[in-house]
Amino acid sequence: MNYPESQLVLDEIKKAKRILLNCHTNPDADSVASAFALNEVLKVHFEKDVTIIYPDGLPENTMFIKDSLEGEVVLKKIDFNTFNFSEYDLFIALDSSSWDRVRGGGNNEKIDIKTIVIDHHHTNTRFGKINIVDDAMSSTAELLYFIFNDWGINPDGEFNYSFYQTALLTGIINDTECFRTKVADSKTMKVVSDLMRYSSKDLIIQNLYQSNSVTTLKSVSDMLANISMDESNNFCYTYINYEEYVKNNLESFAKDMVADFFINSVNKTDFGFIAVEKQKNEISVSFRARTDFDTSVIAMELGGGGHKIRSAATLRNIKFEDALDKILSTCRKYASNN
Ligand SMILES: [Mn+2]
Repeated sequence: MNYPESQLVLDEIKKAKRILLNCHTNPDADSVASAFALNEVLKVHFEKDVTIIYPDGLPENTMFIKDSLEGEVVLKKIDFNTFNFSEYDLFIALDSSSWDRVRGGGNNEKIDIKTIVIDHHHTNTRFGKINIVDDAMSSTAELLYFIFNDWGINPDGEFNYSFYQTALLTGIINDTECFRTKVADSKTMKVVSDLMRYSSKDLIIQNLYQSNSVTTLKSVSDMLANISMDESNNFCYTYINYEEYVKNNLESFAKDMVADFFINSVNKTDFGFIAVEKQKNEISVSFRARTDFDTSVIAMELGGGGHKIRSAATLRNIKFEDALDKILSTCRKYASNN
């Protein structure tokens, strides 16, 4: 057994008839891929009625995963305030460090349904009845790989089943930023090597990183237009306010590209951030570390969370200039301590 709680989770799954899985707010490929992989196992192996729910739209570049699956995927964009949870027996929250990440909109209010939490975020608040949280995992997808093994589900096991593997590998590739981050250690690479027997790494990379539109790249360019360097504190940053966001018709997906590929790529920096005001007076900021610097302490002080190397926060009901000042002063507070 990799995790003692795996059996408890399995017992709850076996008891349940109708199960909800989630993709978190502003979903990334690990969130979507983890939900698809678990959906597949619950549907095909355990023959459960499963629905994947989420508060925001899903990234288009993850939809290719569906072609690798055998089981049907039921996707439902819901309003958490009006959705009838009483029709379901179990809710499995994936890749979400708190209820706020599950529901979005800064709402941390719990919902009356038996909840299991499966996550790899360092800042997880353990809001479930059962929680499997392991921040040594590169991704929720990697964590699911070990949980599936605890359940006896792997291509070499009795079940002899591999259709969930493309989904798991997609989550790992996304959260390791294509194997570049430290969290992609030898343990992760062993998992990757195993998953590659039944899934195509090249297909995943093409879909995640080589299927951009020119419009996306133009958005990236606009988002990088304000890039600046704080040389005395060893970080760089860029930002887009609401007026620029609307005027240039920017794609929110481009923010992830800027975060994953640009703000952590500047020489002589420990970290970088991008702050975007997609809605008036609501600023989301993503941090990425280039060194061992812990960005999650900054994100947490701003009301968010995440990992040392990747973290995020959303500042609400605050003017853009004030939000940027607050982010910069929090960065300087922790940067000068390092
Ligand atoms: Mn993740």
